[in-house]
Amino acid sequence: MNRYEALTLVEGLLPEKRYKHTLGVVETAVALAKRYGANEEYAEMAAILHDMAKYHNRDEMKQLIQSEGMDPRLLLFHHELWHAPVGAHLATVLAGIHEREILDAIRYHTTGRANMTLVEKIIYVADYIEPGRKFSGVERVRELAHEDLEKALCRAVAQSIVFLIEKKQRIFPDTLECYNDLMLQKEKRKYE
Ligand code: DGI
Ligand code: FE
Ligand code: FE
Repeated sequence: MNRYEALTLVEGLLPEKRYKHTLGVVETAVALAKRYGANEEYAEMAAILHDMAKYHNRDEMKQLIQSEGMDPRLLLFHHELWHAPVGAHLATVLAGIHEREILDAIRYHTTGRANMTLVEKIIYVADYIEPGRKFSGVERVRELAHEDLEKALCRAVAQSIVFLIEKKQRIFPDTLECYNDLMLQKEKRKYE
């Protein structure tokens, strides 16, 4: 599926506001891919499809998590987390995407994880800072994203965890592992 077909598919699955958000993520992800030397086509396709399951039926998502062998812990956490791994599944089924880098960027765009690839980092940060995002703290991450993707990612992940704690939400293990891994990499760089 080319970018136009993918955009048309996603436009049909999402309400206008979410589709606009998607276009913002696409623009931002392509710019970051250029800036940091990632595969632009992969970043663009992952951005187009990243939220494709956002409005998928909740019971169907639950079934897919079970039948497709996705992480069973997902079902013990907030259903907001489900659209990312289910989106990766739908990207294959509905859009014919088989490239692992694209699928993983979709799969981990909400939680992050340890040892993220460059494309995964780009999608996480682009989702956080696309032009439609207005929450407090977003401006600082936008600035950092121009200079240092790693720093922008650290800041975005840390702010997300603080946000979840303030809402008294449980934090998914992948989110914590992502944070711990980023801090470990940072410590290692300090002693290089
Ligand atoms: O789909 P978007 O709105 O563009 O953004 P997203 O995929 O990052 O989803 C954000 C939602 O997911 C937001 O409401 C916070 C929630 N979330 C992210 N990580 C965790 C989480 N919720 C819980 N309970 N635990 C997490 O670790
Ligand atoms: Fe999302
Ligand atoms: Fe998104």
